[in-house]
Amino acid sequence: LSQEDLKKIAAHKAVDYVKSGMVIGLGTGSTAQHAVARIAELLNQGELTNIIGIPTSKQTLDQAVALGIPLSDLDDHPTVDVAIDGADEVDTELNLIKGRGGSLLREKMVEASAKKFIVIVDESKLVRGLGSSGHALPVEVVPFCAKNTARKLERLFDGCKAEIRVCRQRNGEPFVTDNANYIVNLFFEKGIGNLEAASERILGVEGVIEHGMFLGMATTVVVAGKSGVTFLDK
Ligand code: DER
Repeated sequence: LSQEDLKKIAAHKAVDYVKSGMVIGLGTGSTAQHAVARIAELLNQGELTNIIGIPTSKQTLDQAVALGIPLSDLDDHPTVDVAIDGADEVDTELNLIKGRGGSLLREKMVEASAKKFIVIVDESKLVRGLGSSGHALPVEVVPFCAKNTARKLERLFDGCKAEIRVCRQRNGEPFVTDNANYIVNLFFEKGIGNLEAASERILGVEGVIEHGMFLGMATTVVVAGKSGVTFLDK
């Protein structure tokens, strides 16, 4: 089974939580897009009816529109029944790092409004501690003086490097989120330490909007591995 097969398996298992009449948070990324496609498939087969999707990115909105999923937003549907989304890292407490697709702000807004947040991953995303795999912790910041904000973030943690995410396609220009902000990627040589304390320190920096740690938010993590699917519940 390829990694893509595993993503699809996890996504289809998560869609089992979706019942007719529900408001569904539609996640972003290569795993979540399988869940969006599966929901559309069941709607077209008549297996699911009266579903309203709340997309977490322009990319997911475009996919859902193309597939004919009825859409709305949190203004009209402040409570989401089930949100389904991928993650970059999942620790043993089901805390997540998300946002490598650049959609962390809208994802966190939608997923914080969900009664159930089902995370879908292949087994490669499971880590012992967030931020210790050498991958980035994304932080959404306003573009105004973003270099200064990145420097302030870097100084919060021992062994931390901060880089403004750039767009390869646009010869090194800063990546711009759906909300017209920048992303600062934080890299931790010595780990993040206490996650709650790190969250508060990051959010305390003026110019920071949100970060990609989703702490205590996941209800269930569906893990697709070579030996089968595991459901991790909080
Ligand atoms: O950017 C995001 O938050 C995505 O959900 C990411 O965390 C998972 O993306 P993937 O399913 O493509 O690995």
